[in-house]
Amino acid sequence: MNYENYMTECIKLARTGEGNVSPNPLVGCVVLDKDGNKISTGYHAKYGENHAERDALLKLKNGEENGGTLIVNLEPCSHYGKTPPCTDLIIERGIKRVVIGMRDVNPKVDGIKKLKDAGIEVIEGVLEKECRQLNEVFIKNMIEQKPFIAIKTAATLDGKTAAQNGSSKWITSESARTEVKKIRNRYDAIMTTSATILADNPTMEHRKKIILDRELKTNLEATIYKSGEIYLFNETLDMFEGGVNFIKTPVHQNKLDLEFIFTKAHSLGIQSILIESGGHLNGEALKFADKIYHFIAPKITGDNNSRSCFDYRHIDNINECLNFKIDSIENFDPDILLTYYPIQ
Ligand code: AOF
Ligand code: ZN
Repeated sequence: MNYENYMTECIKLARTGEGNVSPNPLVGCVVLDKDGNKISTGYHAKYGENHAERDALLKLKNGEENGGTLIVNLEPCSHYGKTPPCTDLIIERGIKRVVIGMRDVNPKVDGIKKLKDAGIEVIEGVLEKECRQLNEVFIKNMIEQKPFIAIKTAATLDGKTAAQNGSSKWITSESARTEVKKIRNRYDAIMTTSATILADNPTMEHRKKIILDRELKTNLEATIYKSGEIYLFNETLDMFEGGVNFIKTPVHQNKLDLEFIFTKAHSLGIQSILIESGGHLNGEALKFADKIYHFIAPKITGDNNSRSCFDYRHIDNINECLNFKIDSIENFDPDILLTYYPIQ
């Protein structure tokens, strides 16, 4: 039997939890009866609530899963966390085969052994690459105890984000901007700078917003401050006032210390950050970036003074380039989205 289609379905189900399960992983599950008919599906919908396997199995009341197969993108848990171990329920319900996308990186979990010890056949590594990508944030958090950093930029064909006057708000089309909202939802927080707020006065609708404003130049009446939890990293103030968390931050060469900001954000429970700003911060954040979403609009400024989307440093030789691996190219007519990862 080929389980790839069911694993693709698990990934799709898992994505339903985007925006609601952090810091837990995205997990989806499909259950087949002993003849291979699909009888239930489930997913992890909200942090602290039922895991995907439990969600799928609890929908079955008549024992039709007895002798059947359970497909799930992540190794079932074997520990008591916010919920009891999924392995116990899988064993109790008489499942005979478990198909897994990837092993869990959480050291508390050793579900495969527990299932095998109970005489269940375990098939591992089905669509493993896709399953790992689905949970790239969870994997980085578990292994490195650091937030996953993504950068989103939108540029012209000549790599520019703004004309000299800083006007940059509407480089891409409506369909690209709709996609940006979906991308934002995957991350615990968005991050931007005073320069972007002063130039564009964006809304950047999100649950949590990290703002870098060293000299506190932005007006707290700006649209961005009207919703979400605000973390305002700056050089002088450390206090909570008017609904804003002001966080005093070390400065090096006139710039707020990004390493400090990411560490602090992690200590505040922020597991992933989407940077949406201009070329300066994008350039500086490159060395921390885990992933880049790069929209390209079919436009040319032709102006060699307009700002580059990654504006960081001078190099003398093309060998000094940073290198990336392109993961996908998608159309958001008339624009495209390149998604790429740094090559370590
Ligand atoms: C989830 N959803 O569908 C699966 C998870 O504290 P708990 O009980 O919620 O356990 C969290 C851990 O359980 C998580 O870090 C992961 O290792 C494992 N599996 N977690 O939130 C799921 N299958
Ligand atoms: Zn579980």
